[in-house]
Parts: sequence; structure tokens; C-alpha cells
Amino acid sequence: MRIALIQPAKPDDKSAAAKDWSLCRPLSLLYLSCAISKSQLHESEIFDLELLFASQNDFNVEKFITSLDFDVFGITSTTFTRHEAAAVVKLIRKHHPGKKVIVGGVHFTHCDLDTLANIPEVDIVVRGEGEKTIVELLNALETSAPLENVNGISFRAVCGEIRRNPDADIFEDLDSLDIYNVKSPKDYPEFLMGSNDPIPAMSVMTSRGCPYKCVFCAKAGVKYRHRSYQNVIQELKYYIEEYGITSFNFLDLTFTANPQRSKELCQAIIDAGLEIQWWCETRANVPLELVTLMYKAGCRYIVVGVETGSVSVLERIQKGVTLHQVEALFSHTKKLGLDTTGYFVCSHIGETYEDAIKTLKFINKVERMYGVSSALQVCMILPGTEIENVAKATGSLPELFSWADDYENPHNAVLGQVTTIPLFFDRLTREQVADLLAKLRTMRQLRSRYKKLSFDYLKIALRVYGPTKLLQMVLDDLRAAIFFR
Ligand code: B12
Ligand code: SF4
Repeated sequence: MRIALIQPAKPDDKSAAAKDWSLCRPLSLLYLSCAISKSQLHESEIFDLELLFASQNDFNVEKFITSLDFDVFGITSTTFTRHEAAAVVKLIRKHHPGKKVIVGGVHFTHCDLDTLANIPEVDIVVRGEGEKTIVELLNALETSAPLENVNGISFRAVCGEIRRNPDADIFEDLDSLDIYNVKSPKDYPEFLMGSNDPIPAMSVMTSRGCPYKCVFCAKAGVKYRHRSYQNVIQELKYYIEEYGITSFNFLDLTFTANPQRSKELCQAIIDAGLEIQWWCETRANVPLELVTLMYKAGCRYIVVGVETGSVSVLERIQKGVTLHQVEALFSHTKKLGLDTTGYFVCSHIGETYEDAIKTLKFINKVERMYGVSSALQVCMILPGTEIENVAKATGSLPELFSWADDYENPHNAVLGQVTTIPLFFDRLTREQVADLLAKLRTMRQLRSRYKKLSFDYLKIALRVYGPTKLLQMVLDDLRAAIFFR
């Protein structure tokens, strides 16, 4: 069978959060395509609408979908792109009636029944990792075998009833998936994450899953597995030799989830003499000697999920790290000269205004003392997370909310958040969160104002504001500075 694997375009979301997202080759579809080609039974082609929209001014999605000629259509989506994915599904149904429409990815995995009930154009939802399932499914579709035997799918039976089969076995042999041999989208404008300059880069995944279970995470608890370091080195060498690419984004959920294997991989990069630079996400409880080794192996930028500066909130969200560990890590990355960003979230379950102020103070401290940058986001409600359950139980999300609803909340943009994903408000109100974000801005302005303090600057300020106003401003700043310490 021939299947079109489609990544939808990203929404036209003007919020500050969405502005800077860079393009990233769709690893999900590349891996599926690899598994399909290895089966030697079926064929696939990848269509990245995000890339097509970005590269063609007059790109017309309907015309494009009409032009496709495939037996089956497979669409991937995150929660952020779900409306665009649904629009693509509807166009496929309109222009290719009778063809099977399959959806998958982190979003649909967690709202399979909701999707089938509310998007009638979807025939089948593939849950979880799809390499094994998609091949079994295509086999079944080709031979008209009963779908009941395909694990990992939810589907609409001939009688119209919605069925959910058992989960598929977890895919263990990650080394068997060599996506770099799959033709990747040409001229992919992907750049090294975290760099101020547009440095051409390639996304690579060295592991899957994560042993932790943070309550807000859509991938919490997916079994952790990793590729052998030899297999990763082989892929990196391929990109270096074939494309001259020496910068990489390691998209693992937590690159250091298994410190021993991260150590082996970094050592192997060093031993192989690969002169590369790379980005990854890590947790604060990473052993510091591993961070040193990562730096030696070319790691130039890390992102650390700190989440909060409140000890009680940290315990409640089951992050499994301490603020001492965070500070020890930041102090270490400062010594190494390793660029570091801390990710913080406000409006966690049970978080009070006082807790959130602790987060602001902690952000102030780590930015000031360790030179890290930080990002404070508002807790999002994502399907399949513990947050979603709490949101429904507490009324933050209507009990009958469907992820297929045409949800759009322009007020989210005021908080710098994407407008298509509902935000979680428990004890903090939207107004309080706005106030906290304003305080964060003030705090940063304050620091930058006094950083450039000089005699000349004071003279100008005196001329512009006059002595009384200037004294008042200095006193206000002093009061704010004391508050944030
Ligand atoms: C790269 C990345 C980004 C990039 C680009 C993403 C893009 N173009 O869509 C950037 C930096 C822009 C980004 C931004 C954001 N991201 Co992001 N990101 C990732 C990351 C690190 C890698 C995605 C990836 O390639 N995975 C690898 C593939 C192999 O896994 P997979 O997608 O799950 O695919 C498998 C299965 O799901 C299935 N499958 C997938 N599609 C299909 C389709 C079919 C037909 C079938 C049969 C099967 C199938 O088979 C695949 C192979 O096994 C993931 C974390 C992760 N490691 O997965 C987060 C992740 C996808 N991001 C997430 C989030 C929350 C965001 C942001 C909202 C962050 C924010 N607060 O601003 C934004 C939203 C932007 C967006 N476009 O969605 C969440 C998504 C949660 C959700 N429910 O949607 C994730 C899962 C992180 C997490 N821990 O929760 N992100
Ligand atoms: S450590 Fe990261 S990937 Fe793992 S459950 Fe927590 S947020 Fe998700």
C-alpha cells in the first residue's frame, strides 16, 4: 500500500510563545517511513506542510491535498497543531473519499476516543510509537483483515462503533531504525537550538521515553530506552560526511535520563574525534562530572526543567529534583561556560501567589548569580496528563471539553502563551499570573537599568526626570530590588 505521511502546518499563532519556534524535521514521520520501507511491503512519502507553508508564499493546502494520490493517509500532530491536523483530515475526506485516514502522534495518542467520536473523518488512531503498528495496520488494510488484531489502535468499526484495541508492545530495538537513510525533506532549514546565530543543524534522537512522571507532561512514564552509542555515532558521522553538518539538536526527552549511558555516548563522541556542537534537554539532578564530559563532547547549550522556585510545589509536582541541585548545576555550567536556560512554569496544582513569588525570586537569583537565562510559562492543559484530570475535576476545564472543539483563547496571548491550548488555573487567577509576569519584566528591567549605571547616565536621568522624580524612582527600584531578593 502507498501511504502519505503528513505533518500539518503550524497555526497562525501570533503569541510571543509561538513566534520563535524553529522548523524541525518531522522525526516521527521519518521513523515511520523507515519502518515502512524496511517492511518491503509498502511505500510511503513524507509531506511536511509546515515546511511547505514556510517556503512557498502562495502554498494552497487544499490544492496540494487534492493532488495527492495514495491509498492511505497518515497525519501526525501535537496538541498545538491539532486544529490544522483536523483541517487536513477533512480535506482528505472531501477530495479522497473512501481512502483510509489514520492519525497518530503525542496528541491523538491521548485523546483517541474523543477524536473518533468528534472528528468523523478519522478512521483510525494509532496510539503511542507507531513503527510496528503502522506496518501491521497497512498489512491488515491491504488484506482486509479484521482491525481487531492490530494492537495499538483505536478505530471506527464497520458498524460505526468505536473500539480500542490493547496497547502495542513497546518498541525496544531502537538501533534497527536508521532514519538517516530515509530521504529527508530537501534543504531543511533547521538550526541549532539556543544559538543566536542561524547555525544549520540536524535533529537526532538518541533515546526514547522518560523514567519520570511529571504531572503536566504528555510523555510522562513512557518507558525509557536508548540507542547504543555506536549506532548514534554512526548517524552523526553520516550527517557530518554527507551534509557537512556539525551541529545537532538532541531531541531526547531527557538526554541524561541514564547517566551511565550518556557518559558512554559523550566519551564515544570524544574518542571518535567528532568536532561537533550540540543542544539537549536535561534535568537538574544530572551528575556534575557528566555535565563536564558533555561540555568536552561539544555540548554548548542545555535546557533544564526547573519548573518552580517553591519547595512545596516542587514536591507536589513530583519533579524529583531539589533547588540545591538546580543551583549546583547552574554554578557548574557557569564555570564551564555552558549556556543554560531554566524552564519555569507558574500556576501549578495548588500553587499560591506566595509560591509563585518564590519562583520569581529564584529566577532573579539564578539569572543574577549564575548568568542563566530563564523562561516562565503558564501551566498548559495537555491531553493525557494528570493536569487534565485535575482541571476537569476542579472546573478549570469543562467536564465535557473535547480536544476536537475549535478552542481558541485570545487572552492567552496577553500572558505570552499560545492561544489554542487551554491554560491551567487552580489557586492562581489569570489576573494574578498577569501580575506575576509584569513583576518578572520589572525585575529584569531593574537589573539591566543598574547594570549600565554610570555618571553620564545619572546626569542624563537627572536632566530628564528632575531630582525629586529621580529620587522617587530610585526608592521604588530599591524597594523592588529588596522584594525580589
Ligand atoms: C522538537 C520538539 C519541538 C520543536 C518542533 C516541534 C514540531 N515541529 O512540531 C519546537 C521546539 C518548535 C517545539 C515546540 C513546542 N513543543 Co515540543 N517537542 C519537541 C520534541 C523534543 C521532539 C518531537 C519529536 O520529534 N519526537 C520524536 C518522535 C519519534 O516521537 P513522536 O512525535 O511521539 O512520534 C512517534 C509516535 O507518536 C507515533 N506517531 C507520531 N505521529 C504519527 C502519525 C501516524 C500516522 C502514526 C501511525 C503514528 C505517529 O509514531 C512516532 C514514532 O514512534 C518533543 C519531545 C519528544 N522527545 O518527543 C516535544 C513535544 C512534542 N513538545 C511539546 C510541547 C508542549 C511543545 C510546546 C507547546 C512548548 C511550549 N510550551 O511552548 C511547543 C509547541 C510547538 C508545536 N509545534 O507543537 C510536548 C507536546 C505535548 C502535546 N500534547 O502536544 C512534547 C511531547 C514534549 C513533552 N515532554 O511533553 N517542540
Ligand atoms: S522529566 Fe521531562 S520528559 Fe520526563 S516526565 Fe518530566 S517533563 Fe516529562
